[in-house]
Amino acid sequence: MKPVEQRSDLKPEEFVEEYLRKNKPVVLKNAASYWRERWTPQWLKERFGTRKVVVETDEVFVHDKTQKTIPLAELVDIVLSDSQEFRLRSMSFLSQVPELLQEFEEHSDFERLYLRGVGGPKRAFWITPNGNATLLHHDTFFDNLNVQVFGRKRFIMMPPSSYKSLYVHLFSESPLDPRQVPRDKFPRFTGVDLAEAVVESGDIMFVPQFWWHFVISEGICINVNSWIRTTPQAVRAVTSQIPLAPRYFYRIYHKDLTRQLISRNIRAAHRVSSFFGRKEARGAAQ
Ligand SMILES: O=C(O)CCC(=O)C(=O)O
Repeated sequence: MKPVEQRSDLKPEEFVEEYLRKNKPVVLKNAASYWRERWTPQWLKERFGTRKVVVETDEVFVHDKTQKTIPLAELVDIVLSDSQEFRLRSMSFLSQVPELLQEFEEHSDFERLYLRGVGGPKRAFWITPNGNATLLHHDTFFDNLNVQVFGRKRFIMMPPSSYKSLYVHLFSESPLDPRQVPRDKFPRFTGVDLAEAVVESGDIMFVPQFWWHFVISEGICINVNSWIRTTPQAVRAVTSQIPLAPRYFYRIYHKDLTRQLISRNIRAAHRVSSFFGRKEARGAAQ
């Protein structure tokens, strides 16, 4: 596996030219040094332990998970006990805890410096247990800056052009675990350019739109990531590398009105499709 480039002190202009415009991943070493171990599991438990969080389990596909609501303190105790039962991936947690949102906003200059897309950022807050694996997927129209606040994560990445080799499920998810792909079950998985990055506390991982990523937590991790929607020009440039049918789906879907229309039904479609996809994913895991 090739290493993803790592850069320290990267100037925003160079980031935009060399990585954002070229749709190329990079680890921004120490670019979020303020965030290094700023929030720890124990600290979150002490300050906000009674807040309710929606945790996920039984991951097969991103859009097909079992959810449960528990107090944050319970989640922290579970992950500290080395259980992989639950993970938190919340789009709303920072806004539920205004103190955290305010602190994040005050110290997120990197968003303004590095991400120049369409619209403001959408953010997610993550607590993942040691050994957690987030399955292979891409973030479609979003460029993503993922800040490692606590712990260490390994990103296994594949370029958008790998589409044909990944047994894609409903356009943006794949059942493959790139650490070990059974060739007899997935013979099309050949010649894929794999790249790997290890991100440590205080670093930022740049995941460009359409890049496939499979993410392993090496220890308990806390992350905040910011997604910015990219421009139609960038979508056109990147989708030219993928097959015709998904290419036109993505281009149509990127247009706002069509997007809203499709979005209403996309979750239902995911559920139906996951019902069939589960069998393939489970079969592969056995
Ligand atoms: O941190 C993880 O486990 C997954 C991160 C991810 O998929 C993302 O930032 O889009």
